Amino acid sequence: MDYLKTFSLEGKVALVTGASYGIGFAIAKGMAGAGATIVFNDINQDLVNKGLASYEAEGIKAHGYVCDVTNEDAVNAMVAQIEAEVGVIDILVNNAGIIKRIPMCEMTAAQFRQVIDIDLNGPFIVSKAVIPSMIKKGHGKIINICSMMSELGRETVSAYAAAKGGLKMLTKNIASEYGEFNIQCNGIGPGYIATPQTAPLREIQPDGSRHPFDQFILAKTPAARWGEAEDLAAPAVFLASDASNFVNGHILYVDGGILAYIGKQPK
Ligand code: NAP
Ligand code: GCO
Repeated sequence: MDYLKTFSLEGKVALVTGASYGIGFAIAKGMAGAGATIVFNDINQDLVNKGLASYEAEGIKAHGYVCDVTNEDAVNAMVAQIEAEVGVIDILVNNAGIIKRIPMCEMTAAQFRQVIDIDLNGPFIVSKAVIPSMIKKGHGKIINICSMMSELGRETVSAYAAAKGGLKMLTKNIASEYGEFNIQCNGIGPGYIATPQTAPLREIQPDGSRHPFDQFILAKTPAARWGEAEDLAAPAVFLASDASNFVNGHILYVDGGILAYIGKQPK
């Protein structure tokens, strides 16, 4: 058996949501490198155009669509358009997401709902839109971008942790409900990754020192570094490929070991 070939995504169409930049872009780039045709969406045309230019700069002819993952009608229309213009979606990466860092008792219900809507309802809506065609085609891969907060809490991220904890269980439920149709649904749980979303946690302080949270994460991570978005690409290719056809309902933590480690003892 040519085991290397089992990691190939040749001939596959991959939709990565919210993938103009950041983790989604890095995962899409990795999947393109494994042979997939890349389709992505983002929240507005400017971001889609920015994404198309970034993919082109990498030699990737991507297909970009404006779509808010919380809008079910828009998602269904986008999936129909993708199927007509590009092909049936073989691989879905539910990557689009936001975070609001607000102490729970200061957070409004509307703010809480917005995070749940994008980070949990969005993956439900997009998965529901692509599964029927995956069933017809006889295979499919769904990868949900979970988080350390699928397992752990911390101050100010109540909505995000609730959403990502729910996304872990949605992953397991899709795996349970659609495994018999040769659809595998797994999650990737990134550790702390250096992207625009975590930029506020890494800001250099006025005295030139590292942000206290930055120092905290370095002490909590055995790899003693923040992750790069590129660290997630190959694990995503694995979960998108035939190499993982008997992996289902699993959350693959790509976190430098943070979940395994009590943290470096302060000097
Ligand atoms: P990011 O830099 O903020 O990128 C998120 C992308 O999703 C942006 O392009 C964003 O567009 C888009 N988006 C937001 N709301 C959307 C909506 N309603 N419909 C469509 N697209 C939408 O985030 P990231 O750091 O790359 O994170 C990507 C995913 O990984 C998220 O699910 C995040 O929770 C998760 N994650 C991140 C880390 C980390 O340390 N960075 C760790 C674990 C998990 P806008 O620019 O308009 O917001
Ligand atoms: C935070 C960070 C984290 C990361 C990621 C960790 O404020 O704690 O944003 O939530 O985004 O989810 O896995």
